[in-house]
This record gives sequence, C-alpha cells and structure tokens, in this order.
Amino acid sequence: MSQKIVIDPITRIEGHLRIEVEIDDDGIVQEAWASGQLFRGIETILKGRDPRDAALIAQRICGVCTNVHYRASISAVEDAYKIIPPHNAQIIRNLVTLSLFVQDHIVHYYHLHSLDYVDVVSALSADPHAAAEVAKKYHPNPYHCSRGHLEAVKDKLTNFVNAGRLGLFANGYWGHSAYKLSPEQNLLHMKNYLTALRIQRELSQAVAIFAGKTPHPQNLVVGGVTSVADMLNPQRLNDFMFIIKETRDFIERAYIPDMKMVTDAYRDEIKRGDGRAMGNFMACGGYRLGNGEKLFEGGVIYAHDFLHVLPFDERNITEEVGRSWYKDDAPKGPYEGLTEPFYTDLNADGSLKTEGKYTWVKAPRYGGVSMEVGPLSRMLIGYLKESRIIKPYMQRFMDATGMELLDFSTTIGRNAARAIEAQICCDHIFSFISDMIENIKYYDEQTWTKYDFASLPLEAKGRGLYEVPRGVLGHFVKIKDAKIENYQAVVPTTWNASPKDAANQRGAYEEALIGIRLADPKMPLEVLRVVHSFDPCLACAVHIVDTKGRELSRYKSDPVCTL
Ligand code: NFE
Ligand code: MG
Repeated sequence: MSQKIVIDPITRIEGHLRIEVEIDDDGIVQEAWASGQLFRGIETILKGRDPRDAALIAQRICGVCTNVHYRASISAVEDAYKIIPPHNAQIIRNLVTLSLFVQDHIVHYYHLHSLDYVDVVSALSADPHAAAEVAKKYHPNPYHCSRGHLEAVKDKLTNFVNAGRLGLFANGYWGHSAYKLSPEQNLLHMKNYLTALRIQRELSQAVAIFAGKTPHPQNLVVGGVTSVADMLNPQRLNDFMFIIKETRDFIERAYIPDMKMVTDAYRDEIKRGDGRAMGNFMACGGYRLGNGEKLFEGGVIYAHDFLHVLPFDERNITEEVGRSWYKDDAPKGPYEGLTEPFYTDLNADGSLKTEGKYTWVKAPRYGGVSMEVGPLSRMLIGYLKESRIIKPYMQRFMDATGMELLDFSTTIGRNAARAIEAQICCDHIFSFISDMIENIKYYDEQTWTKYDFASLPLEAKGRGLYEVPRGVLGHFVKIKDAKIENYQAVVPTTWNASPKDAANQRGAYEEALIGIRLADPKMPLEVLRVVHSFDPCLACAVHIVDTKGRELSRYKSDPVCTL
C-alpha cells in the first residue's frame, strides 16, 4: 500500500516549501509534489510606479541572492530605454554579483546542506591525529589542518553538545544509516563548516565595499553605479581583494577537497543516479571579461543529450499556472504574464489537492518544456561548449574523482558543480578587478551614463536576463505613460520548484525525487538531500503577502502524514 509523506516546512532553505511524496512498500518514491506555501506581492506593487524606482522595490524579492533582483530590474529598465551603463559600472556590478555567487554557494553548501551528508555527532568520536592524515588524501596542503587545530575543533563541538545547547544542530537525523563519512571525515568537514561561517561573513563585507550594504545594496541607479569613491580609493580595492584572496585559498584547500571527499564516500548514490531530474538544462550565459570571453555560456540540453547543446533563445520562455494558485491558466510570455491570486484551498484532511492547483509557484517552461537551471546546467553547458574558462576546472575535478559528465546530474553532482562554479567565480573576480584598475589608470573614471528622463519614450519594454547563483533570472518590464504597466520576474527557483503543468510534466524537484528510496520513512533524509541540492529559495520563487492576513496554510513538523 502506498504511503504519503509530507514534509512541511522543508528547513534550512529560504522560504516556505512543502514537499509531498508517495512511496511504495519498498520506500521508493512514486510521485512527488512541490508546493510553495507563501504568497507575497512584489510584481503587483510595482504597477503604476516610476520605472527608475522599480529596482529598489524589486530587490526586496529576496535577501539571499541579494543584489541580483536589484540588478536585473535596473537592467530591464536600461534595456527598455536603451541606456548603456559605462564599462566601470558594469565591472563594479560584476564584482558585486560574483562575490555574491561565492558567498551564496559557500553558505548553501556548508550551512544549509552539508549536514545532510555530515553527521555532527559522529565527529565527536574522531581521532584528530588520524583526521589530519585523512585530509592529505584530498589536498597536499589542506586548509588549517594541524592536529592541534583539529583537537580544538573536536573540543568545541564536544563542549557544545555537552552543554545541551545543540541549537541549529538539534533535530538532525544523526545516526541515520544513509550517513557514510567516517568520524574523521565528519570532523574535517565540521572544521570547514565553522571556518565557512567566517568566510561568508567576510564575503558579505566584500559585497558591501562596492554595494554600500548587504543584503539589499544601494549602489545601483538606472545608467550606472554610485560607488565612485570606492572605486577610486586604493584602500577599498585592497580590502576587497584581500577578502577574495583569502576565500580563494579556502575554496582551493577546503571546499573543493571536501567535495572530493563527499564524492568519494557517496559514490554508490552517484552511480545509482540519486536525485537525477529530467536532464533538461538551460543557461542564458553572461558576464563578459575584458578579453571578450564570457564567464558562462548559454545553451539548452534536452534529456541528457550531451551531444547536442542548442542555442538559448529567451523568446521561448513562458509561464503557466494550471496547477498554481493563480487565475488564467493559458501559458503566457513574461511581458504579458499576470499575477492574480486564486487560492483553491487544501483537501479536508489538510493534504494538497494534488490533482488540481497546489502551489504559489508558477510553472515556467522553455518552448513548453520543463527545465533545470543553476550551477549544474552552467557547468555542463560550459563543458560541452568547450568553454576555455569552465572546461579546465570541470576536467580537473573529473580527473581527480573519476566523475563522468552524467554523474553530475545527481544530488551530489549538483553540489560538485556548485563548488567548481564557486572556484571559477572567485578566480575570475581578479580579472574583472584588473580590468577596472586598467581603466582607472587611463583616466576612465566614468560610472554613470547621463540621460534625460523627460525625453525618454513614454512607451517601452525591456528585460534584464542574468545567470544568478541558482540559475537563470529574468525581469521583464512594460512601460506605458512613463509608468510601469506590467512587471514579471521569472526566477531560478520558479524553474526548479515548478509544479506540474497541463501536460502533467513535473518540475525539476519533483522529477528528481522520483525513484529515491527512503531507508526510514520517519526520517526522510534522502528527500531533504534531493531538495536541498537545488538550493531552494521560495521567497524568490513566489515573490508575492496576503494583505488581509488570512491563514493560507498550517505547518507540520512530523514528516509522516497519516493520510
Ligand atoms: Ni532568493 Fe534567487 C538566486 C534569484 S532564486 S535566491 O540565485 O533570482 O532562485
Ligand atoms: Mg514571477
């Protein structure tokens, strides 16, 4: 007899995500439903506003991938008005966005996801001396790996546990049979978990050097950036580079080695294809370096057909809401998209109406097809398009671990792709900064393109399309009478957390869950692994608040539902 398991909310993500899966007698997932449980109102709030103000509101969509909505919104308005920001402004925007990529990937892997693979309690029985030796298997000069330091980390964790203040480590599925690392490997990984707390804080400081603050920077305006004094202050540039250099060292000697260790320990799960979705990958590409090369390539892959990478064409993007709590079910292009809530409630027993509408997340489609976006898509597409930037990094990791291309299309593979991407972004921040220093040297200090608002067209439309940490982000604005007539954001987590559509095609989370085997349905660790590997951000995905304060849903924490 099939059994329904409800996890609501999924924790260690941004926002409110409910997952329902149906398992058979062997604990194998037969069907899955991903449901965004929160309704906000950003696109609606933007209507009727001055387009120059849009970005300050749009950036409130999310405080995690902070600055990317700000930037995409500014770019959409610039695109509509054909305003091209100067070179230095583009570089400063890139410095901020790429620092965010690295910060976001490190926080996601270590603090939001790694404990699905790393058993904190097991680390307490590690031998720190043996652990120092184990670390050398994954890097000749591992990060902060003296025996003394590892002993100190073990003492710190032990004191934490003995004091009964487990805090964020409480309620983990410690001891679950799906954990595979040895106590020493768990200790090494926890050491880097603690260091990553500092690294991510320093990276936030780096973002704030040019962005004023984070989250929700204040340095962008239509036409350029306001970070003029920061750009011209050698001390600020030096502070920024110092942080990026320290981070680069951490990625090289800790993050990548950890990923190699996890890949090694969970090889069976990788070879079994755990967490593989439909194999449709999409990237729009972007971030042009001074030599004309692009950091990320655009492209589309269908059904893991790695022999054919098709060109990406944004005109193929639509969103539909047949299974989402909105009105007007027909697929629509983003300039015409509507955001009119139409909540249809739950079943009397509290379960989702899985045959009807069941989420606040819309269903974006590319030419009618459901897609996976994110680091995995970018790394596969870059590799297959022979990117001179991406391929060598991927190849190094593949040679060191024996990972094949298809192996990346798994739960662990998604994390490996994210780590490789963090390294690529971090390394290339230096290219952008040297381009900027070169400009300044030749007295190019321009940071804003002047324009006269009164003489801009009254009607226009434009979009900002970017690769951001979780995938492809598009902001689309239609302007009429110099005001915003319509605004839509089509967001990475909306692609990946998409519900089914009229043709019953599943979204990427749903598809990736099918076939997963749960060792113990009361502790659905395997489901968490799959969902976390996409780095969900539901605030982004839904970006819409019930202004009347009505109850939209209740949250349970007991995963096993007696439906
Ligand atoms: Ni709220 Fe985001 C990113 C955007 S969403 S985190 O990256 O855009 O998926
Ligand atoms: Mg949207």
